[in-house]
Amino acid sequence: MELPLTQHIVPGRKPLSLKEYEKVGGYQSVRKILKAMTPVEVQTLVKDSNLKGRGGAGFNTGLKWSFVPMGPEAATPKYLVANADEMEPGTFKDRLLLEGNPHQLIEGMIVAAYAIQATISYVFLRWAYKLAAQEITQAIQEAQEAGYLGENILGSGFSLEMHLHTGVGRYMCGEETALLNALEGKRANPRAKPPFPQVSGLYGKPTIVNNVETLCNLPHIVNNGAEWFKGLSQSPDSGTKLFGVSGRVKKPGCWELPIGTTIREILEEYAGGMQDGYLFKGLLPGGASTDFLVEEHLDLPMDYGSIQSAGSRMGTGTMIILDDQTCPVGFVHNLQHFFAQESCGFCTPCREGLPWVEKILLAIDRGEGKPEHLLTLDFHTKYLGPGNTFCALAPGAMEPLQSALKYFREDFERHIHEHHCPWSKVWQPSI
Ligand code: L3W
Repeated sequence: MELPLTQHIVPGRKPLSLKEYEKVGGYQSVRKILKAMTPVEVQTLVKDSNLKGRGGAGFNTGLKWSFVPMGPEAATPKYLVANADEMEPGTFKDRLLLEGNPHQLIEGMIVAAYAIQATISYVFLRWAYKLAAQEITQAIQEAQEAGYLGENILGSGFSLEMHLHTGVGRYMCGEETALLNALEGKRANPRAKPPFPQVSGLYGKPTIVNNVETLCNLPHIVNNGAEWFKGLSQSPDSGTKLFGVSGRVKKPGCWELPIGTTIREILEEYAGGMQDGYLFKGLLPGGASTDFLVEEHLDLPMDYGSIQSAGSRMGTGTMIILDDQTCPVGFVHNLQHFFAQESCGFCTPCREGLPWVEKILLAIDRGEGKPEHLLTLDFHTKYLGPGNTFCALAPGAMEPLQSALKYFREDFERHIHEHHCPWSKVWQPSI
Protein backbone atom coordinates (compact mmCIF):
# COMPACT_ATOMS: atom_id res chain seq x y z
CA MET A 1 0.00 0.00 0.00
CA GLU A 2 1.43 3.37 -1.01
CA LEU A 3 1.74 5.94 1.74
CA PRO A 4 1.94 9.24 -0.13
CA LEU A 5 1.93 11.56 2.88
CA THR A 6 4.28 9.81 5.27
CA GLN A 7 6.57 7.81 2.94
CA HIS A 8 9.56 10.04 3.69
CA ILE A 9 8.85 10.57 7.38
CA VAL A 10 10.98 8.55 9.77
CA PRO A 11 10.05 9.18 13.42
CA GLY A 12 12.93 10.71 15.35
CA ARG A 13 14.94 11.55 12.22
CA LYS A 14 15.41 15.09 10.92
CA PRO A 15 13.18 15.87 7.93
CA LEU A 16 14.58 15.67 4.41
CA SER A 17 16.62 18.68 3.36
CA LEU A 18 15.57 20.39 0.14
CA LYS A 19 18.20 18.51 -1.86
CA GLU A 20 17.14 15.15 -0.38
CA TYR A 21 13.48 15.97 -0.98
CA GLU A 22 14.16 16.88 -4.61
CA LYS A 23 15.99 13.55 -5.08
CA VAL A 24 12.82 11.64 -4.14
CA GLY A 25 10.63 13.71 -6.46
CA GLY A 26 10.04 16.79 -4.31
CA TYR A 27 8.67 19.91 -6.04
CA GLN A 28 7.92 17.99 -9.27
CA SER A 29 4.24 18.96 -8.94
CA VAL A 30 5.25 22.64 -8.88
CA ARG A 31 7.28 22.19 -12.08
CA LYS A 32 4.36 20.33 -13.66
CA ILE A 33 1.62 22.86 -12.92
CA LEU A 34 3.73 25.91 -13.76
CA LYS A 35 4.75 24.37 -17.09
CA ALA A 36 1.66 22.55 -18.25
CA MET A 37 -1.50 23.40 -16.30
CA THR A 38 -3.75 26.43 -15.96
CA PRO A 39 -5.00 27.37 -12.47
CA VAL A 40 -8.51 26.22 -13.37
CA GLU A 41 -7.13 22.87 -14.58
CA VAL A 42 -5.51 22.39 -11.16
CA GLN A 43 -8.81 23.26 -9.47
CA THR A 44 -10.68 20.77 -11.67
CA LEU A 45 -8.13 18.01 -11.00
CA VAL A 46 -8.47 18.47 -7.25
CA LYS A 47 -12.27 18.63 -7.47
CA ASP A 48 -12.27 15.39 -9.53
CA SER A 49 -10.00 13.70 -6.98
CA ASN A 50 -12.73 14.22 -4.35
CA LEU A 51 -10.14 15.38 -1.79
CA LYS A 52 -12.07 16.52 1.29
CA GLY A 53 -10.83 18.87 4.00
CA ARG A 54 -8.86 16.94 6.62
CA GLY A 55 -9.25 19.53 9.40
CA GLY A 56 -12.54 18.04 10.57
CA ALA A 57 -15.32 19.38 8.37
CA GLY A 58 -14.67 17.30 5.23
CA PHE A 59 -15.67 20.01 2.71
CA ASN A 60 -14.60 19.25 -0.91
CA THR A 61 -11.29 21.09 -1.41
CA GLY A 62 -11.56 21.74 -5.16
CA LEU A 63 -15.12 22.96 -4.74
CA LYS A 64 -14.01 25.38 -2.01
CA TRP A 65 -11.30 26.76 -4.30
CA SER A 66 -13.81 27.21 -7.11
CA PHE A 67 -15.62 29.88 -5.05
CA VAL A 68 -12.56 32.16 -5.28
CA PRO A 69 -13.16 34.87 -7.89
CA MET A 70 -10.80 34.36 -10.83
CA GLY A 71 -10.05 36.51 -13.87
CA PRO A 72 -8.63 40.00 -14.31
CA GLU A 73 -11.40 41.79 -12.37
CA ALA A 74 -10.93 39.64 -9.23
CA ALA A 75 -9.77 41.51 -6.12
CA THR A 76 -6.06 41.25 -5.29
CA PRO A 77 -3.99 40.23 -3.49
CA LYS A 78 -5.45 36.81 -2.84
CA TYR A 79 -4.25 34.84 0.17
CA LEU A 80 -3.65 31.22 1.06
CA VAL A 81 -3.42 30.12 4.70
CA ALA A 82 -2.31 26.72 5.97
CA ASN A 83 -4.27 26.03 9.14
CA ALA A 84 -1.58 24.49 11.34
CA ASP A 85 -3.26 25.55 14.58
CA GLU A 86 -3.78 21.96 15.65
CA MET A 87 -5.41 22.18 19.08
CA GLU A 88 -8.33 19.77 18.88
CA PRO A 89 -8.00 17.53 21.98
CA GLY A 90 -6.51 14.16 21.10
CA THR A 91 -5.34 15.41 17.70
CA PHE A 92 -1.67 15.22 16.78
CA LYS A 93 -1.67 14.29 13.10
CA ASP A 94 -0.61 17.60 11.51
CA ARG A 95 2.33 17.76 13.89
CA LEU A 96 3.68 14.58 12.30
CA LEU A 97 3.54 16.18 8.85
CA LEU A 98 4.90 19.55 10.00
CA GLU A 99 7.87 18.13 11.87
CA GLY A 100 8.41 15.19 9.53
CA ASN A 101 8.42 16.79 6.08
CA PRO A 102 7.84 20.58 5.97
CA HIS A 103 8.82 20.76 2.27
CA GLN A 104 5.79 18.61 1.42
CA LEU A 105 3.53 21.23 3.02
CA ILE A 106 5.31 24.08 1.21
CA GLU A 107 4.97 22.22 -2.09
CA GLY A 108 1.25 21.68 -1.45
CA MET A 109 0.83 25.33 -0.57
CA ILE A 110 2.44 26.41 -3.85
CA VAL A 111 0.00 24.14 -5.73
CA ALA A 112 -2.99 25.57 -3.84
CA ALA A 113 -1.81 29.16 -4.22
CA TYR A 114 -1.29 28.71 -7.97
CA ALA A 115 -4.77 27.15 -8.33
CA ILE A 116 -6.44 30.24 -6.84
CA GLN A 117 -3.72 32.68 -7.98
CA ALA A 118 -2.82 33.73 -4.44
CA THR A 119 0.40 35.68 -4.16
CA ILE A 120 0.76 35.81 -0.37
CA SER A 121 0.60 32.80 1.93
CA TYR A 122 0.85 32.10 5.65
CA VAL A 123 1.41 29.05 7.80
CA PHE A 124 -0.69 29.73 10.92
CA LEU A 125 1.08 27.54 13.46
CA ARG A 126 0.07 26.40 16.92
CA TRP A 127 2.15 28.22 19.51
CA ALA A 128 3.28 25.04 21.24
CA TYR A 129 4.76 23.46 18.08
CA LYS A 130 8.27 24.81 18.63
CA LEU A 131 10.14 22.14 16.66
CA ALA A 132 7.75 22.55 13.70
CA ALA A 133 8.39 26.32 13.79
CA GLN A 134 12.14 25.72 13.42
CA GLU A 135 11.71 23.14 10.64
CA ILE A 136 9.26 25.30 8.67
CA THR A 137 11.40 28.42 8.98
CA GLN A 138 14.38 26.55 7.59
CA ALA A 139 12.36 24.89 4.81
CA ILE A 140 10.81 28.21 3.70
CA GLN A 141 14.30 29.70 3.50
CA GLU A 142 15.61 26.74 1.45
CA ALA A 143 12.63 26.89 -0.92
CA GLN A 144 13.07 30.63 -1.30
CA GLU A 145 16.78 30.28 -2.13
CA ALA A 146 16.03 27.54 -4.68
CA GLY A 147 13.48 29.73 -6.47
CA TYR A 148 10.34 27.77 -5.46
CA LEU A 149 9.08 30.80 -3.52
CA GLY A 150 9.37 34.53 -4.19
CA GLU A 151 9.22 36.44 -7.46
CA ASN A 152 8.72 34.69 -10.80
CA ILE A 153 8.90 31.10 -9.58
CA LEU A 154 11.04 28.95 -11.92
CA GLY A 155 10.65 31.66 -14.57
CA SER A 156 6.89 31.05 -14.83
CA GLY A 157 5.74 34.57 -14.06
CA PHE A 158 3.90 33.27 -10.95
CA SER A 159 5.06 34.75 -7.63
CA LEU A 160 4.32 33.67 -4.06
CA GLU A 161 5.59 34.91 -0.73
CA MET A 162 5.30 32.65 2.32
CA HIS A 163 5.39 33.62 6.00
CA LEU A 164 5.22 31.70 9.26
CA HIS A 165 2.76 33.14 11.81
CA THR A 166 2.73 31.64 15.27
CA GLY A 167 -0.53 31.82 17.24
CA VAL A 168 -0.75 32.47 20.97
CA GLY A 169 -2.35 29.20 21.95
CA ARG A 170 -6.12 29.59 21.57
CA TYR A 171 -8.30 26.74 20.25
CA MET A 172 -10.60 29.34 18.70
CA CYS A 173 -7.96 30.17 16.08
CA GLY A 174 -8.61 26.78 14.43
CA GLU A 175 -11.92 28.25 13.20
CA GLU A 176 -11.03 29.79 9.87
CA THR A 177 -12.53 33.26 10.35
CA ALA A 178 -11.21 33.62 13.92
CA LEU A 179 -7.84 32.61 12.51
CA LEU A 180 -8.07 35.39 9.92
CA ASN A 181 -8.93 37.95 12.61
CA ALA A 182 -5.91 36.78 14.64
CA LEU A 183 -3.70 37.06 11.56
CA GLU A 184 -4.88 40.65 11.15
CA GLY A 185 -3.83 41.31 14.75
CA LYS A 186 -7.39 41.43 16.07
CA ARG A 187 -9.08 39.44 18.81
CA ALA A 188 -9.79 35.91 17.54
CA ASN A 189 -13.58 36.12 17.39
CA PRO A 190 -15.24 34.28 14.52
CA ARG A 191 -16.84 36.28 11.72
CA ALA A 192 -20.34 35.85 10.29
CA LYS A 193 -20.46 33.52 7.26
CA PRO A 194 -21.43 34.36 4.50
CA PRO A 195 -19.45 36.05 3.15
CA PHE A 196 -17.12 33.04 3.18
CA PRO A 197 -13.37 33.74 3.23
CA GLN A 198 -13.11 32.48 -0.36
CA VAL A 199 -14.73 35.78 -1.36
CA SER A 200 -13.91 38.07 1.57
CA GLY A 201 -11.21 36.77 3.89
CA LEU A 202 -7.92 38.22 5.08
CA TYR A 203 -8.12 42.04 4.95
CA GLY A 204 -11.39 41.55 3.02
CA LYS A 205 -9.65 39.85 0.10
CA PRO A 206 -10.30 36.36 -1.36
CA THR A 207 -8.66 33.80 0.91
CA ILE A 208 -8.44 30.04 1.13
CA VAL A 209 -7.80 28.38 4.48
CA ASN A 210 -6.84 24.70 4.16
CA ASN A 211 -5.72 22.22 6.79
CA VAL A 212 -2.09 20.99 6.75
CA GLU A 213 -2.99 17.39 5.89
CA THR A 214 -5.26 18.57 3.06
CA LEU A 215 -2.44 20.63 1.55
CA CYS A 216 0.09 17.79 1.88
CA ASN A 217 -2.09 15.62 -0.40
CA LEU A 218 -1.86 18.06 -3.32
CA PRO A 219 1.62 17.29 -4.73
CA HIS A 220 0.66 13.60 -4.94
CA ILE A 221 -2.65 14.29 -6.67
CA VAL A 222 -0.91 16.53 -9.24
CA ASN A 223 1.84 13.93 -9.85
CA ASN A 224 -0.36 10.84 -9.98
CA GLY A 225 -3.86 11.99 -10.98
CA ALA A 226 -7.39 11.94 -9.58
CA GLU A 227 -8.07 8.26 -10.35
CA TRP A 228 -4.90 7.16 -8.55
CA PHE A 229 -5.98 9.17 -5.50
CA LYS A 230 -9.45 7.60 -5.52
CA GLY A 231 -7.85 4.14 -5.79
CA LEU A 232 -5.92 4.61 -2.53
CA SER A 233 -9.11 4.45 -0.52
CA GLN A 234 -11.38 1.58 0.52
CA SER A 235 -14.50 3.76 0.48
CA PRO A 236 -16.33 6.38 -1.64
CA ASP A 237 -14.13 9.03 0.04
CA SER A 238 -10.77 9.25 -1.72
CA GLY A 239 -7.20 8.92 -0.50
CA THR A 240 -5.46 7.99 2.69
CA LYS A 241 -5.93 9.60 6.10
CA LEU A 242 -3.78 10.01 9.15
CA PHE A 243 -5.63 8.09 11.87
CA GLY A 244 -4.57 8.37 15.49
CA VAL A 245 -5.44 6.58 18.70
CA SER A 246 -4.95 7.79 22.25
CA GLY A 247 -6.17 6.34 25.54
CA ARG A 248 -5.50 3.03 27.31
CA VAL A 249 -4.41 1.05 24.28
CA LYS A 250 -1.14 -0.87 24.02
CA LYS A 251 0.42 1.24 21.25
CA PRO A 252 -1.08 4.75 21.01
CA GLY A 253 0.05 6.47 17.82
CA CYS A 254 -0.75 7.84 14.38
CA TRP A 255 -0.73 5.95 11.08
CA GLU A 256 -1.46 6.79 7.45
CA LEU A 257 -4.07 4.31 6.20
CA PRO A 258 -6.65 4.07 3.41
CA ILE A 259 -9.81 5.98 4.15
CA GLY A 260 -12.39 3.30 4.92
CA THR A 261 -10.12 1.20 7.17
CA THR A 262 -12.43 -0.09 9.91
CA ILE A 263 -12.28 1.27 13.44
CA ARG A 264 -11.62 -2.25 14.73
CA GLU A 265 -8.62 -2.69 12.45
CA ILE A 266 -7.13 0.64 13.57
CA LEU A 267 -7.72 -0.17 17.23
CA GLU A 268 -6.58 -3.77 17.22
CA GLU A 269 -3.96 -4.06 14.47
CA TYR A 270 -2.34 -0.66 14.73
CA ALA A 271 -3.00 0.46 18.32
CA GLY A 272 -2.46 -3.09 19.62
CA GLY A 273 -5.85 -3.38 21.37
CA MET A 274 -6.73 -2.37 24.92
CA GLN A 275 -4.08 -2.50 27.64
CA ASP A 276 -4.27 -5.56 29.87
CA GLY A 277 -6.91 -5.12 32.54
CA TYR A 278 -8.91 -2.49 30.63
CA LEU A 279 -12.03 -2.99 28.52
CA PHE A 280 -13.21 -0.82 25.66
CA LYS A 281 -16.24 1.32 26.57
CA GLY A 282 -16.49 3.92 23.81
CA LEU A 283 -14.54 6.25 21.55
CA LEU A 284 -14.61 9.70 20.09
CA PRO A 285 -13.70 9.12 16.42
CA GLY A 286 -12.09 12.43 15.50
CA GLY A 287 -11.03 14.74 18.29
CA ALA A 288 -13.15 15.83 21.25
CA SER A 289 -15.89 17.60 19.30
CA THR A 290 -17.42 14.44 17.87
CA ASP A 291 -20.09 12.05 19.21
CA PHE A 292 -19.17 8.86 21.06
CA LEU A 293 -19.33 5.57 19.22
CA VAL A 294 -19.58 2.26 21.09
CA GLU A 295 -18.94 -1.49 20.61
CA GLU A 296 -21.66 -1.91 17.97
CA HIS A 297 -19.86 0.61 15.72
CA LEU A 298 -16.40 -0.98 15.74
CA ASP A 299 -16.75 -2.58 12.31
CA LEU A 300 -17.63 0.72 10.62
CA PRO A 301 -15.21 2.01 8.00
CA MET A 302 -13.55 5.29 8.96
CA ASP A 303 -14.95 7.51 6.21
CA TYR A 304 -17.07 10.64 6.31
CA GLY A 305 -20.40 9.01 5.34
CA SER A 306 -20.15 5.86 7.46
CA ILE A 307 -19.29 7.68 10.66
CA GLN A 308 -22.01 10.26 10.01
CA SER A 309 -24.57 7.48 9.48
CA ALA A 310 -23.75 6.26 13.01
CA GLY A 311 -24.58 9.72 14.39
CA SER A 312 -21.03 11.05 14.72
CA ARG A 313 -18.37 12.61 12.50
CA MET A 314 -14.96 11.40 11.36
CA GLY A 315 -13.64 14.84 12.37
CA THR A 316 -9.86 14.86 12.50
CA GLY A 317 -9.70 11.02 12.44
CA THR A 318 -7.75 10.89 15.69
CA MET A 319 -9.68 8.73 18.14
CA ILE A 320 -9.84 9.10 21.91
CA ILE A 321 -10.64 5.83 23.67
CA LEU A 322 -12.77 5.61 26.82
CA ASP A 323 -12.07 2.51 28.89
CA ASP A 324 -14.16 0.79 31.57
CA GLN A 325 -12.04 2.12 34.44
CA THR A 326 -12.36 5.77 33.51
CA CYS A 327 -15.45 7.58 34.75
CA PRO A 328 -17.44 8.82 31.73
CA VAL A 329 -18.79 11.77 33.75
CA GLY A 330 -15.26 12.83 34.72
CA PHE A 331 -14.13 12.30 31.14
CA VAL A 332 -16.87 14.51 29.69
CA HIS A 333 -16.42 17.06 32.48
CA ASN A 334 -12.74 17.31 31.55
CA LEU A 335 -13.67 18.03 27.91
CA GLN A 336 -16.29 20.63 28.87
CA HIS A 337 -13.71 22.34 31.09
CA PHE A 338 -11.53 22.71 27.99
CA PHE A 339 -14.35 23.99 25.76
CA ALA A 340 -15.64 26.46 28.38
CA GLN A 341 -12.13 27.82 28.83
CA GLU A 342 -11.60 28.14 25.07
CA SER A 343 -14.91 29.89 24.28
CA CYS A 344 -14.08 33.28 22.81
CA GLY A 345 -16.98 34.77 24.78
CA PHE A 346 -18.44 36.57 21.79
CA CYS A 347 -21.88 34.92 21.67
CA THR A 348 -23.99 34.53 24.79
CA PRO A 349 -25.09 30.87 24.52
CA CYS A 350 -21.51 29.66 24.26
CA ARG A 351 -20.01 32.09 26.81
CA GLU A 352 -22.69 31.43 29.46
CA GLY A 353 -23.82 27.93 28.52
CA LEU A 354 -20.52 26.07 28.49
CA PRO A 355 -19.45 27.10 32.03
CA TRP A 356 -22.93 26.15 33.29
CA VAL A 357 -22.64 22.72 31.68
CA GLU A 358 -19.17 22.35 33.19
CA LYS A 359 -20.47 23.31 36.65
CA ILE A 360 -23.31 20.78 36.51
CA LEU A 361 -20.97 18.01 35.39
CA LEU A 362 -18.59 18.82 38.23
CA ALA A 363 -21.47 18.62 40.70
CA ILE A 364 -22.58 15.24 39.33
CA ASP A 365 -19.02 13.94 39.33
CA ARG A 366 -18.64 14.93 43.00
CA GLY A 367 -21.85 13.16 43.95
CA GLU A 368 -23.72 16.45 44.42
CA GLY A 369 -25.92 16.05 41.33
CA LYS A 370 -29.73 16.14 41.31
CA PRO A 371 -32.01 14.13 38.99
CA GLU A 372 -33.18 17.34 37.26
CA HIS A 373 -29.56 18.07 36.28
CA LEU A 374 -29.79 15.46 33.55
CA LEU A 375 -32.73 17.30 32.00
CA THR A 376 -30.80 20.59 32.18
CA LEU A 377 -27.88 18.91 30.39
CA ASP A 378 -30.26 17.44 27.78
CA PHE A 379 -31.68 20.93 27.24
CA HIS A 380 -28.22 22.43 26.82
CA THR A 381 -27.20 19.91 24.16
CA LYS A 382 -30.06 21.42 22.06
CA TYR A 383 -29.68 25.04 23.19
CA LEU A 384 -25.95 25.06 22.40
CA GLY A 385 -26.43 22.94 19.28
CA PRO A 386 -26.08 23.82 15.59
CA GLY A 387 -27.74 27.07 14.54
CA ASN A 388 -27.92 28.63 18.00
CA THR A 389 -24.36 29.86 18.32
CA PHE A 390 -22.06 31.98 16.18
CA CYS A 391 -19.59 29.21 15.30
CA ALA A 392 -19.08 25.47 15.68
CA LEU A 393 -17.26 25.51 19.05
CA ALA A 394 -20.27 25.02 21.36
CA PRO A 395 -22.16 22.65 19.01
CA GLY A 396 -18.91 20.64 18.78
CA ALA A 397 -18.65 20.62 22.58
CA MET A 398 -22.20 19.26 22.83
CA GLU A 399 -21.41 16.25 20.63
CA PRO A 400 -19.50 14.20 23.24
CA LEU A 401 -21.97 15.31 25.93
CA GLN A 402 -25.17 14.37 24.09
CA SER A 403 -23.78 10.98 23.08
CA ALA A 404 -22.43 10.31 26.60
CA LEU A 405 -25.92 11.03 27.94
CA LYS A 406 -27.28 8.57 25.39
CA TYR A 407 -24.80 5.69 25.77
CA PHE A 408 -23.64 6.10 29.39
CA ARG A 409 -26.78 7.57 31.00
CA GLU A 410 -26.86 4.87 33.68
CA ASP A 411 -23.41 6.00 34.81
CA PHE A 412 -24.65 9.59 35.21
CA GLU A 413 -27.70 8.29 37.15
CA ARG A 414 -25.53 6.16 39.45
CA HIS A 415 -23.49 9.25 40.42
CA ILE A 416 -26.71 11.06 41.33
CA HIS A 417 -28.41 8.19 43.19
CA GLU A 418 -25.32 6.93 45.00
CA HIS A 419 -24.10 10.49 45.81
CA HIS A 420 -20.55 9.69 44.78
CA CYS A 421 -18.48 8.74 41.77
CA PRO A 422 -18.54 4.94 41.39
CA TRP A 423 -15.05 5.20 39.89
CA SER A 424 -13.69 7.30 42.73
CA LYS A 425 -11.34 4.52 43.90
CA VAL A 426 -9.87 4.03 40.44
CA TRP A 427 -7.97 6.33 38.12
CA GLN A 428 -9.57 9.71 37.42
CA PRO A 429 -8.63 12.16 34.71
CA SER A 430 -6.89 15.16 36.22
CA ILE A 431 -7.74 18.71 35.22
C1 L3W B 1 -18.54 28.15 0.65
C2 L3W B 1 -20.46 27.25 1.63
N1 L3W B 1 -17.68 27.54 1.50
C3 L3W B 1 -18.60 25.46 4.14
C4 L3W B 1 -16.19 25.98 3.68
C5 L3W B 1 -15.81 26.85 4.86
C6 L3W B 1 -14.65 26.03 5.46
C7 L3W B 1 -14.99 24.60 5.13
C8 L3W B 1 -15.61 23.85 6.27
O1 L3W B 1 -15.05 23.65 11.25
C9 L3W B 1 -14.97 21.38 11.98
C10 L3W B 1 -15.66 21.84 13.25
C11 L3W B 1 -14.74 21.24 14.33
N2 L3W B 1 -19.89 28.02 0.70
C12 L3W B 1 -19.61 26.59 2.57
C13 L3W B 1 -18.22 26.78 2.45
N3 L3W B 1 -17.64 26.07 3.44
N4 L3W B 1 -19.82 25.78 3.62
O2 L3W B 1 -15.89 24.64 4.05
O3 L3W B 1 -16.58 24.65 6.85
P1 L3W B 1 -17.46 24.24 8.10
O4 L3W B 1 -18.21 25.45 8.49
O5 L3W B 1 -18.25 23.02 7.78
O6 L3W B 1 -16.44 23.81 9.24
P2 L3W B 1 -15.31 24.62 10.04
O7 L3W B 1 -15.85 25.87 10.65
O8 L3W B 1 -14.07 24.76 9.22
C14 L3W B 1 -14.29 22.48 11.24
C15 L3W B 1 -14.24 19.99 13.63
O9 L3W B 1 -13.98 20.44 12.35
N5 L3W B 1 -13.10 19.33 14.25
C16 L3W B 1 -11.82 19.77 14.37
C17 L3W B 1 -11.33 20.92 14.60
C18 L3W B 1 -9.90 21.08 14.77
C19 L3W B 1 -9.34 22.26 15.03
C20 L3W B 1 -7.92 22.40 15.34
O10 L3W B 1 -7.23 21.47 15.68
N6 L3W B 1 -7.41 23.60 15.25
O11 L3W B 1 -10.05 23.35 15.04
C21 L3W B 1 -13.26 18.06 14.71
O12 L3W B 1 -14.22 17.39 14.58
O13 L3W B 1 -15.40 20.94 15.49
O14 L3W B 1 -16.93 21.26 13.30
O15 L3W B 1 -13.45 26.38 4.87
O16 L3W B 1 -15.42 28.09 4.43
N7 L3W B 1 -21.79 27.15 1.68
